[in-house]
Parts: sequence; structure tokens; C-alpha cells
Amino acid sequence: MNEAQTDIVLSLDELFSLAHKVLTRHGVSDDHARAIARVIVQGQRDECHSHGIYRLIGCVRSVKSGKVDPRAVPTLRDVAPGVLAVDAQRGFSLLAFETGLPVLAEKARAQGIAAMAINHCFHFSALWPEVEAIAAQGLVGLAMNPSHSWVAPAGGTQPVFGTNPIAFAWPRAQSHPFVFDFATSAIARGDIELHAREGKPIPSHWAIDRSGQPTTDARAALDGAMQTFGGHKGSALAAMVELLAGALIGDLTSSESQAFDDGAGAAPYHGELVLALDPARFLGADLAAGEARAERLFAAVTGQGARLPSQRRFEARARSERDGVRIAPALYRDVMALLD
Ligand code: NDP
Ligand code: PYC
Repeated sequence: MNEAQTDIVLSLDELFSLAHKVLTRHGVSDDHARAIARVIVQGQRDECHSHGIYRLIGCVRSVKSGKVDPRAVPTLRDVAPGVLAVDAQRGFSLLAFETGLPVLAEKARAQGIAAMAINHCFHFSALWPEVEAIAAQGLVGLAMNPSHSWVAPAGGTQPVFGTNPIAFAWPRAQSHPFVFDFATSAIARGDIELHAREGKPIPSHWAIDRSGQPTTDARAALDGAMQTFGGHKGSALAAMVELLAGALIGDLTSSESQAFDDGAGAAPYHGELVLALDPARFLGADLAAGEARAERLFAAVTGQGARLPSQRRFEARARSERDGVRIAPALYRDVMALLD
């Protein structure tokens, strides 16, 4: 480890060890700690600061709340040829995802399309590591989940929806997959929290305060209601996530997750829906033609100087793999304090 200017710089291995140590110090099982540390390293590595090392603070708070079982062992249930359910048993979601992924992939290859419902999980992470893991197997991935009710519907002022991310990945033979992953709110809540930590103003379209007025004050935003992205369009997508990754899979909506938390400050507790589609099954002998069609589409985007989603992340990844990850000193201090 070395200090560069103001930021702390750690190698990816050093960050993994730190995250694992913090988590196990607080009673998280080795399996969960590894699954969580892997994703925290990926978040920091790809410079997704709202879902990198910052999330360790929330993980420890969640464990201390007594709501999470930090040693839960996920269980699998074969619901139908194309449907798998993984019960996280009130543990964090990531080990449940890792446990179910091989079965999801097998089902997708057999059926062409398969769904995995993850139930009863505490969820704090970005979704792109999951859809990237699906794409790494040559499959198309789609994932979504509710969170806590922090977001007002378009035209309203009271929080109903979660920040409800949707992530998609398309595998590509010769390069990184095509991946997007975004909250259906104007921004992830984690980003507003980071602005609040650093005392920075936020853009006025991200949230309204308690009196329903647009605000640039991050703390007032956290106390008020976040806005959806794209007005009524983000609002409808947020509702879709509540339905597909809540009602459909027999799990909590964001409002119910918030009520379950009851002020404890734990990570949201709900389910997640993950879909995998096998291009080889859909396309058969036309697989190469389908892949070529996708490549022409991507070329039409990049050929005019526009960028594909995740390009920034992949560039950050290359930088971090070469130079290590950078961590703001105040955040590093707060994380180290978790070891006291
Ligand atoms: P961003 O707005 O930062 O990014 C959204 C997506 O748009 C990314 O794929 C990003 O790629 C892409 N993008 C951004 N700018 C451009 C551009 N100019 N051209 C093309 N693509 C672009 O994400 P959010 O704040 O909405 O979400 C951040 C993270 O928070 C997500 O990973 C999400 O999973 C996570 N989250 C998790 C929740 C949970 O309940 N677990 C809840 C809400 C959010 P790039 O990264 O390369 O910029
Ligand atoms: O940043 O909105 C968010 C979020 C919610 C749960 C995990 N991340």
C-alpha cells in the first residue's frame, strides 16, 4: 500500500483482503465474506464509487442491526424446467446469486431461457457484476430488484418505489460484453449519500425535499423523495421492477422492505429476478449471423463517436488493474475504524 497525493491507493488483492477482514471481524461467514469482497473490489476497480468500498460500512451496519443472518446458507428449489428459486435465508444476496448461477446457466442452455428468483435477501450491490457473470458464459443476462421506498412516482411527491436497478448484458466474442446497469431513479441513492458525506450539492432534478420542492441539498434529498429518471418512463419501469422482482416472485416491494427495516438502517430486504437467455438456442445455425447483426448495431453507435454503456467502467478497470484502486482518505479512515 502507498499514499499518492491525497487518495489511498490499494492493489486489488489488498482491497479484497481488507474487505474480507472487515466482514469476518463482524461475524460474516467466510463464504459470504468472499462473495461480498469480490463484488466490492469490482465496484471500486470500475470506479463505481457508490457501490465500492463505501458499501462495507452499510454491510457492517446491516449485520449490527441483527436483521441479517451473516452465516446464512442459501438453498435452491427447482420450480420448473425454466425457473429456479434461491432462498437466501435472510443472508446477503451475493452468495445466493453465486450459488444459483450454475443452475440458471444450465437451465438457460436446456430451455433457451430461464429465470432465477432470489428470495429473502439483503441487497446492497450493483447488478452489473451479475449480468457480466452471465455474459461470461455466453448468455444474455437481465437482472432487477426493488430496494427501499425512496422514490416518488412521476407526478407525485411521496416515496413509493425503490431505486430499482435494471441491468442487461449481451455477450460479445471479441470484446467486453455490451452492458448497461442503471437505477430507475435519476441516480443511485448511494451517490446522493456520497454527496452528503462530502458536503457537496446535487443537481436539482435528482430529488425533492420534504415540502416537495426540488433541492440541491443532499441531506434534504435523503429526507425527501428521489425522482425517477425520464419522468413517467422511469416511473413505469420502477413499477415493473416492483411487480417482476417483488409481487411475481413472492417477495417484498420497496415499501414493504422499508417497513420491515423499521428504522434499523439495514440494507433493503427483498428479492431479485435474474433472467438468462441462450443465443445459441434462439439462433441455432444462424448464431453467427445474429452476433454479426449485434456487432453492426454497436458499430453504428461507436462509429459516430458515441460511446457504449460500460465503456467508462472498462477503461477504469484497466487503469485499476494496472495502478490499483484509489480511495478517499476519509472513507478509508471510516472503513479502517470498522476493524477497531
Ligand atoms: P449511472 O447513471 O452512473 O450509469 C448508468 C448506466 O449508463 C451505466 O451502464 C453507464 O455506463 C451508462 N452511461 C452513463 N453515461 C453514459 C453515456 N454518456 N453514454 C453511454 N452510456 C452511459 O448509474 P446509476 O446511478 O443509475 O446506478 C449506479 C449503480 O447503482 C448501478 O450499478 C446499479 O446496479 C446500482 N444500484 C443498485 C441498487 C440496488 O438495489 N442494489 C439500487 C440502485 C442502483 P458507465 O458505467 O460506463 O458510465
Ligand atoms: O444506491 O440506490 C442505491 C442502492 C440501494 C440499494 C443498494 N444500492
